[in-house]
Amino acid sequence: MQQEPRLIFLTGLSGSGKSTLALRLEHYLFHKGFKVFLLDGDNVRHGLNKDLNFSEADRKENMRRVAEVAKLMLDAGVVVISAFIAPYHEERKLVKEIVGARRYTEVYVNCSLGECERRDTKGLYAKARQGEIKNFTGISAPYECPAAPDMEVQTDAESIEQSLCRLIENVEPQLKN
Ligand code: GGZ
Repeated sequence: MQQEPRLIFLTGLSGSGKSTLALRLEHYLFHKGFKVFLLDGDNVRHGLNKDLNFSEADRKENMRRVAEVAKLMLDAGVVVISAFIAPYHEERKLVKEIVGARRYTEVYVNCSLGECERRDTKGLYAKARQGEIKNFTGISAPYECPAAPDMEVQTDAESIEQSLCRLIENVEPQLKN
């Protein structure tokens, strides 16, 4: 199948639904015959980037490496989906530069901090509130909301199915040449 390689870059708070959406999108595209790969905060931080912590400098290095890996995969013709908090404007700008603006789609997975904290699926917000986790995004470290994302899904106002449908409608045409 002819496909236009592109990085679908999901950014948002912990618990916003990035990983769920990214995984569902990956499955959808795979079954449609696309060559697709998912880079996720969880898997990358346990391997390639296990030497990095959550300081501002390390988060930026985390994203620089992710972008370089994504670039290699795009050059090989693969559609790449990523799911990272990526809280800083500067690092998102760098990712766009590294992979090239024409191959970059930024998706803001918007969910209020209140809702992410209410979900708290891994209990990390509670630990952050108690000071057991330092530099936790939204609590003790910033999240700079994307100023001009290519698209936004609002996971505290629509269902995952609705967000996924809108994501697919927006992204799939970009992957066909
Ligand atoms: C934010 C943290 C932190 C701190 C551990 N701040 O919801 P999760 O658990 O599964 O996903 C989060 C993941 C974030 O890694 P990223 O590589 O996406 O972050 S960044 O792009 O900012 O570099 C969360 C967990 O790691 N986690 N400590 N202090 N999230």
